[in-house]
Amino acid sequence: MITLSNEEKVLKNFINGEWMDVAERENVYNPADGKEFLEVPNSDAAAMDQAVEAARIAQKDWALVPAPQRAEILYKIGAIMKKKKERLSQLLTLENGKVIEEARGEVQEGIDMAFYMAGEGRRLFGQTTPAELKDKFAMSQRHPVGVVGIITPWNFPIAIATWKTFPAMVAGNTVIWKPSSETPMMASELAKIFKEAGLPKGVVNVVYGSGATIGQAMIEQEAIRVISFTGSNETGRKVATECGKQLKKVSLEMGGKNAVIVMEDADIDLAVEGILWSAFGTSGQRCTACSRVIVHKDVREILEKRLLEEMKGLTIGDGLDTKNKVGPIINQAGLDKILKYMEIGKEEGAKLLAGGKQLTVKNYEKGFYFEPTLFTDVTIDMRIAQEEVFGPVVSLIEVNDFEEAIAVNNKVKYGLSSSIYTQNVNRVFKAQRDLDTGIVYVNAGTTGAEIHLPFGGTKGTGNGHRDSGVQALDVFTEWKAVYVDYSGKLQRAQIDTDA
Ligand code: TXE
Repeated sequence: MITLSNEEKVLKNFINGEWMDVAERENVYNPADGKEFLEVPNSDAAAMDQAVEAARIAQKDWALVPAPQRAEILYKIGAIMKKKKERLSQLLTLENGKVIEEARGEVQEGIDMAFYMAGEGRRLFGQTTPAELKDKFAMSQRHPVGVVGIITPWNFPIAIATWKTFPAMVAGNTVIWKPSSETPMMASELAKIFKEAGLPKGVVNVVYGSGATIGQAMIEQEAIRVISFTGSNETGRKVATECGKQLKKVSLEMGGKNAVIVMEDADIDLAVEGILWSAFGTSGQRCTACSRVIVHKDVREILEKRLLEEMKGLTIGDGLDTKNKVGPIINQAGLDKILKYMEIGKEEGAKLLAGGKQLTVKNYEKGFYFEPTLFTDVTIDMRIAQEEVFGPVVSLIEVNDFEEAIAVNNKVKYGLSSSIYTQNVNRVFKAQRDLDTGIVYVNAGTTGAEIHLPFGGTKGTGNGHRDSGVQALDVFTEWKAVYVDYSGKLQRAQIDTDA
């Protein structure tokens, strides 16, 4: 198992390619044992000023580096991440709690994103198009927006950061990144990798601090033209309001209330596997986690029975121990929130079939553990069927037919991910058309996004932008339309078109 030196336990901001200490720090806790294991800067707005100045200066040169050469650095970053995959994965489990197998998967997602976006360095396609006048040429091009701000949460501290940082960099922007102080290690490790790969100073800057101080200071910076945020709906609204005041472009990803639909013709064993993985993986702390199961009345009984059987086999504990399938919750506040929903669910009349309690794991008494939980007899209007619990908690809702299943799926304020288990091809095509979410899975759970597809959702999940995929480039580029008239005379669009 990995051990950290005393020096490694005190994190610093990364500004203009240098490690910068600050006057104030706060402690970071390992969710598996509840013990302090790191110190992270609690920066003030002056650190943000410094970072923005560095990024502003660096951007002028970085934008002039040909994109394929910017991409070469990204290839190096990907290669170093690959070499350090096991170290990164273990550190990720230490700070976030997710089980090591999942941590490895998340780090791999970052590596994939590096190579994928490096490939974009040789594309960054615009369009050429006929002009409506003779001897005239028309094209559209992508240009960097300048300095961009990235705000990331604790649940995917490396994957989400790479979805945002890598497209921004390859497109010629420079970046200020405010990671969540719950999970600061990945930002520090990535900054080391950027340095090792030869990324010019100031291209990516990491500033740690609270959302209220550093997040707000970032948004207020005039030089930052785009904010890309992932986190809670409540914070996302604040960020969007602040950005709106300044006419600043903002991309938001704010979670979901994702459902697996199980129809009467489904392969039940397959559905059970998918539900377990989507609902209890990362202890339910994924924005795509399955937190509702919408089940056809004919298979409800068997599905409940099979789920209960399989839930018994989920071992819970420290994520670094490979026998464990479910790790801890991120912190006490996360636990308290889940506990609050247990009371709400019971008061609303839902039936608790399994779980529902905080767990004490031997030798990890101060860790934040919660039992995988299943509520049944849930109706769509209940709060546990509507609100993001962000824990290993599933609500089962019975429906009479396919149409009702789709309607129940869509009757929430979020729209991130949905899934349907059925063998009927007609239903498959109707479902992918009618499910009102940005991501749809057929005969698979609600999680498992691949980096070359757009990630994001409808309604309360986002504001129309997407992370990852080629679509992420739209967040970090401005489109420019260029007309070249080689006729040697004045030609007026829409007027001289008959000539
Ligand atoms: O999220 P926040 P937190 C949900 C989940 C969780 C709850 C709280 O339900 O239990 O949110 O988690 C920064 N201006 N999700 O507190 O507060 C903050 O420092 C600018 C779901 O971690 O939204 C962090 O870097 N920035 C979600 C980031 O925003 C601000 C993933 C997210 O913090 C800010 C995470 C401000 N005023 C949490 N206030 C998902 N669905 O994936 C905070 N921040």
